[in-house]
Amino acid sequence: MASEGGARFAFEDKISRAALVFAFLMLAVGGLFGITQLLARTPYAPQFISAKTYYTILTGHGVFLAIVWTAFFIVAFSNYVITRELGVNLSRTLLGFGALLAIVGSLIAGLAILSGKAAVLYTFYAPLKAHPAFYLGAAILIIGTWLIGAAYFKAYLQWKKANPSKEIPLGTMGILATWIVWFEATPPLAFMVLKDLVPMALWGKSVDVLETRTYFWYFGHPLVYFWIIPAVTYWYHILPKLAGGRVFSRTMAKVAFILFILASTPVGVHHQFVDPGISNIAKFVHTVFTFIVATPSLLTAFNVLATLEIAGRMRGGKGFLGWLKTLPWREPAFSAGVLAFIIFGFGGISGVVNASYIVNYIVHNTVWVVGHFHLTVGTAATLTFMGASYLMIPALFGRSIYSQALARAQPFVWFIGMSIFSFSLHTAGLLGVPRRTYNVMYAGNAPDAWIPLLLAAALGGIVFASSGAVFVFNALASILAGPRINPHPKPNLAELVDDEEVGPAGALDRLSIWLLLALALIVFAYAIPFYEIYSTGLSLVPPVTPEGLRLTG
Ligand code: HAS
Ligand code: CU
Repeated sequence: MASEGGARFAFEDKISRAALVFAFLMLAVGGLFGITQLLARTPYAPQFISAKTYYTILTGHGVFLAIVWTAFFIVAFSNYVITRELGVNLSRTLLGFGALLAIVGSLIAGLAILSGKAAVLYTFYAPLKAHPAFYLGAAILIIGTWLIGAAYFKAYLQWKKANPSKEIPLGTMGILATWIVWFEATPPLAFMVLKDLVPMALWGKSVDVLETRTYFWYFGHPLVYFWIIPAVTYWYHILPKLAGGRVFSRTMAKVAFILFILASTPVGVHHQFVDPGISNIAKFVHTVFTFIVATPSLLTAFNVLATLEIAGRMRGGKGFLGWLKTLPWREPAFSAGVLAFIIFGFGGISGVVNASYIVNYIVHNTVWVVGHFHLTVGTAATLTFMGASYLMIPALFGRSIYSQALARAQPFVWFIGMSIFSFSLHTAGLLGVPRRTYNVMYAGNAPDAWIPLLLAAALGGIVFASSGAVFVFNALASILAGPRINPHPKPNLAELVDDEEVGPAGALDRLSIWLLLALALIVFAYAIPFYEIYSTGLSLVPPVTPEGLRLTG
């Protein structure tokens, strides 16, 4: 029986509280940048920022939200699930020192961005050069996350030694899958940052664009599963219990986690379909793996939908869709999770379109992709994390949510605003509206058809950004001034996390075997592009800075 474990996990909870507050602050700053850049590039809006500022805040938006907000929330969520479900403490050295490095690294890179000396976007494609502090901060952040991830595996191995014949509890399986993908994805990125980007920033080393891009996307796609697997874990493990049910199939859930481990990484070239220098064979292999890695999400679609229907019928729902009505939509931890899950359906569809080699030529580098990732990391992950926060704040801070009314409305406002924003951008992308562009009016020559879509996107953006602002206000107000609660009210996260159905260990619990198979698939999928890159020889180019590009405006 999981314990609330306040005293027992005091150190871990302290780290979780710090991680959660840091995550909320990053969400606030990154979100502010998002609405600023959106309005700056909306037709008829006053040009109130310069091009240089646009690219600086676009970099901040991507890094503070896609990297820092997500990572620090995932650390707090991982801490809680591992300690309460396994009943094992985390290594103070690994967790404490790792968290310190991660925060210091984020601050160093963040200050480089805010100083205007790292307008390289969150993908930091070379040879665009940022201040050395940006790369140094990134490297320190990654090393910090490795120590934190090691703490989870150490705790799991300790639990496994004491429970050799037990299966891995479901929540823990999701957290371990999350961090296995992180460990699969990050070493080559760290290698490339230290081998090329730090020397480029420090003494102007020339680099090969294709080589550094390939290393980045080796990391860049599995990064998305580092984001989505914790959300899927919440959908499998917490959501059903909020509705009074349980996950439809544990086995299917574990198969999904294994497929994420196997196929998250050998797919990165699907971000490089238009890159010359990588053969169609390599692109085809990565396309096949991309469709394989879509499978666990499709399994999730079925498993979670069946779970919701069972719970809805257990609550008295009748008829074809009557079970929907009886679900606990007034509970924000539930409504945020389910609305995120529904939107992920659409984000997944546009992801599969992205992965279609020929169609990718139409959507690549358009705002279609921006629409895609605001449905995926921007909502499937982020809105789920917001829903989980409504449970984690009472559990970790001993305070209830400051305004239940705001919490109840916030997920629905986000869902409506994001739907308007993202569908407008998907459509605008098909009409060729470019992404990462300071001004899309082209001195009045932009096609008329773009205008209404970009105005609708601005409207949607204002709506979901206001929902985000309400979330941050309510979260911080709860932490600072929420009514103290003792004992924890229902729903109580410690009870929800507990996995009462742990059975005997099976093949799906043999993580080391699945990890070896994953590494073999990665070697197979990446041997081709890297052989092509290194066998044809590198074409080195000197670094450039945004100033060196003489941005206008
Ligand atoms: Fe992606 C670009 C392909 C998933 C994030 N993606 C990006 C970028 C980001 C991102 C940030 O192939 C931009 C990077 C940049 O800056 O350039 N993506 C995919 C595919 C999937 C996918 C095939 N992406 C994600 C997830 C993300 C994410 C998850 C973050 C969390 N993506 C691409 C490609 C590009 C790309 C190319 C490059 C484009 C370019 O050219 O630049 C798959 O994993 C998706 C599988 C998911 C499904 C959906 C399953 C459905 C579910 C719910 C169903 C709901 C129902 C409704 C049934 C197949 C789970 C229920 C109804 C009720 C009423 C209850
Ligand atoms: Cu991808």
